[in-house]
Amino acid sequence: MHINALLFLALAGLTQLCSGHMHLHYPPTLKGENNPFTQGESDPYLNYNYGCCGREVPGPCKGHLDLVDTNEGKPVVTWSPGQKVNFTLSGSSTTDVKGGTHYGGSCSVGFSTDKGKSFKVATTWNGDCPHREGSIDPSTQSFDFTIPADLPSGDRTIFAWTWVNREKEFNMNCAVVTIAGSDGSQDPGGQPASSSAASKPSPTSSTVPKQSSAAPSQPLKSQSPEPPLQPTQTQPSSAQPTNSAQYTLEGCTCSCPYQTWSSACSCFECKSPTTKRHLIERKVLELHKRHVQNAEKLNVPVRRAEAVAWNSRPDMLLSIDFPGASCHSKGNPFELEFPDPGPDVVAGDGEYELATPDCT
Ligand SMILES: *[C@@H]1O[C@H](CO)[C@@H](O)[C@H](O)[C@H]1NC(C)=O
Ligand SMILES: [Cu+2]
Repeated sequence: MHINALLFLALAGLTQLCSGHMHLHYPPTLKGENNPFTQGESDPYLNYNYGCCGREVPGPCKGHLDLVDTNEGKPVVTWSPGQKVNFTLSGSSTTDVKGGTHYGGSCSVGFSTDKGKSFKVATTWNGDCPHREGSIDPSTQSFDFTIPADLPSGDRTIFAWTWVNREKEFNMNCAVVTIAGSDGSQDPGGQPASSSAASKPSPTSSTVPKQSSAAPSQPLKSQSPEPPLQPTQTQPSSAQPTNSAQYTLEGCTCSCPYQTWSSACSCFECKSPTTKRHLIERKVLELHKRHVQNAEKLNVPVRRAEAVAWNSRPDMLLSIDFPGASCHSKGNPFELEFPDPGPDVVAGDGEYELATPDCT
């Protein structure tokens, strides 16, 4: 009796290790319950980690790649290169294996532009994915990332999400998306030129950030309706991509990244200690946005250059932590450190030490 009780507890503990998982909720996955193009029954096993619960290990995208070119594979969202977007995760379940966040893990998202033959990494989260503080409710599990600015356009591009948790469970779900336009403008050719474009500064002063550092003595007048857009300095490089522009405003030197121009600039070396730096940072961001938009209109190639070209990004790690996989993560108490995370990495919260997997 005593032994049986212990055995029972041990088994209960074991099953709890695999008591449930998460799946991609938004954008809606192939065969997802919330995908408007799903026909017939949705896949009740989207939550399951690969090899879970006596099920055969499916191919990429939970085995649903055959739907990509069918009516069930119609794109569920249109995203633009360079756009800041998000995905969400859910632990909702229609089986008796209930969902669970497993208090984190590591995630990676990427795209296939060849119908699932290859997947390249867009952004990697080393730890704290799903969010530890969140629940199985997708409203608590939203992750921002930026579509690589040079991701090719496509009607049926496959967005993929992968997850490896400390229980060494691997899951992968996919959604079909359309990649079109650039950063908000679906069709740059079809847009009427904005009237303000004519009053913008001349191309020579507005398009190419100057390489010289001789200009930082000229504060830009923020009161003028159209302040001259004058990035004064960029990273000194010729072959290297240009990843930030520098501006001088009200005695501060400010740096704005091209790739994430919509989020923030940082100012430093402000001449007066009483300068309200955060206000200047906001003004500079407006300048920077206009600079980037101008460059866009004039088709200047330097804007938001990617540190790594799309074609040179690493392949997503898809063979891990299932029977027959070529890699195995170290598991508890470590969280996976993706060995080839690509250029866009979100650092975790450090609650668990990171470890790379063992691969054969
Ligand atoms: C995620 O993106 C959707 C669609 O663009 C947007 O409506 C939503 O506000 C975003 N969520 C968060 C948390 O940023
Ligand atoms: Cu699980």
